[in-house]
Amino acid sequence: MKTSNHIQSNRRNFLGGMGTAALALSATRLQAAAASRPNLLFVLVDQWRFSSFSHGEVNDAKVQTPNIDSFLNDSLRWRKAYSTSPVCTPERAVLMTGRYPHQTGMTHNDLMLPPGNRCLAEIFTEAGYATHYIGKTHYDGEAKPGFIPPGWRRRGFTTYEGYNRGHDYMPGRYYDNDGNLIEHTEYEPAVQRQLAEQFISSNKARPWFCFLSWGVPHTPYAEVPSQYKTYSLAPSDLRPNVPGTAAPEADLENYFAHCTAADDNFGQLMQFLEDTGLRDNTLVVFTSDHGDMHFSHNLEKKGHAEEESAHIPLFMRMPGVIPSGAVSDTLINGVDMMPTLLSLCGLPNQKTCAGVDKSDAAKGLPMPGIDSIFCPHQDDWRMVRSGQYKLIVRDKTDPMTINSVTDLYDLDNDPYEMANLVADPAHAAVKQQLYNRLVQWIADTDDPWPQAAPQAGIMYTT
Ligand SMILES: [Ca+2]
Repeated sequence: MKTSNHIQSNRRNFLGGMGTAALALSATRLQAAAASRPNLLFVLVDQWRFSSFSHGEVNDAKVQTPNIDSFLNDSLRWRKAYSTSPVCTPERAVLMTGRYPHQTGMTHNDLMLPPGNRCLAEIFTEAGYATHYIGKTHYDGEAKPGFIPPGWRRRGFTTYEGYNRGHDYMPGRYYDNDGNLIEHTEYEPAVQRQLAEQFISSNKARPWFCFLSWGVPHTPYAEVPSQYKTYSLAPSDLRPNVPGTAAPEADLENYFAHCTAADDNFGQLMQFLEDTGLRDNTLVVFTSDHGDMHFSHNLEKKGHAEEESAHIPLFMRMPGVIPSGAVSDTLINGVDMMPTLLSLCGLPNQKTCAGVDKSDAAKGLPMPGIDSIFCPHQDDWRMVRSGQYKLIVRDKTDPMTINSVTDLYDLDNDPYEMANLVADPAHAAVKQQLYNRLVQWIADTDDPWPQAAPQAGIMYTT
């Protein structure tokens, strides 16, 4: 079947959903919101690490992302953005709720976010926005692909074109708003870009929030259109922390091809905003749920505290509010996203959010009170980033002591984490300071570390 036919039929479906949603909201409220609110386009990619862009710093050799380079001329780039817990389900639940995984029970993959968690899209929908989710969710249990029915499992999004989990790019599939499985042969990010453009076109008269969740550049690395398979890497192109025994070149070439293909589609989406006159009233956010090791430190994929897994891209554009071509050194992680986005869109912060509103930093203002961020990952490790340092505890000694600390890195002087300073007497004071901060984070967020946090279930039927 042709993609265009699917999209056409799908468009009718979600327009129907829109009409139902609109009836539930008062006309006055909608008009007030439409007059004053910016739109929000949130582009979430999967497993795209901080360094796999052609702008900036500690870049991977040869990767090309020209459209994002251009986008950054008008945007703010966060230099110190981290995944709160770098695997799919925990981080996606963090983005939806502004809460740490141990606070929601969403500590591991394929769990279902329990009912009753206050979610980002609920606030936008209540404020009169058209809210729409496209692509992979992965916070709705084990179902694969997994239709998410209308109701509480939509997490506040009024309409939806996606699936719970899986990575199939060519061919691919998704459920439309009514639960029909739509199959396509076109590259998935291109299909989803067109769905986003149709949703936006249909809602130009009111404020809208589109959450566009792309599955790439996550595996399958090779499932990428051939015109992007132009990379040829040699061992000398690898990061210096990749051991000589590893041979990630072939996977990395295809990973970069996904990055360039997604960059191409992102560029088209930005051109669409320009052409439709929506650019100046839209907050655009681009980020990833976590990175990909590609054999740095001889590790694979994600779930690791190392930079290639935990350090993520985060870009924001909001003309007249966020300074163009700016860089922020304020530390930020996934739990901060919900309060920060709400604030930038003029919506109220929620008491349930454990994260911090960092909209001042987004606006180019200093935030001297932000001394650190806390990244708790399953019952594997706890990490604190502060200033130029990263401290990690991987040993679950109970009670935890300063001797539990396993890693200390000076990222300004050692961006590839080649020199562990944990036993260096010259850094004993820094280690103590960051350890104290970690202990405070654990107490402040009711983290049961070194005990395992209770896990959410895989299904709720409320
Ligand atoms: Ca992921």
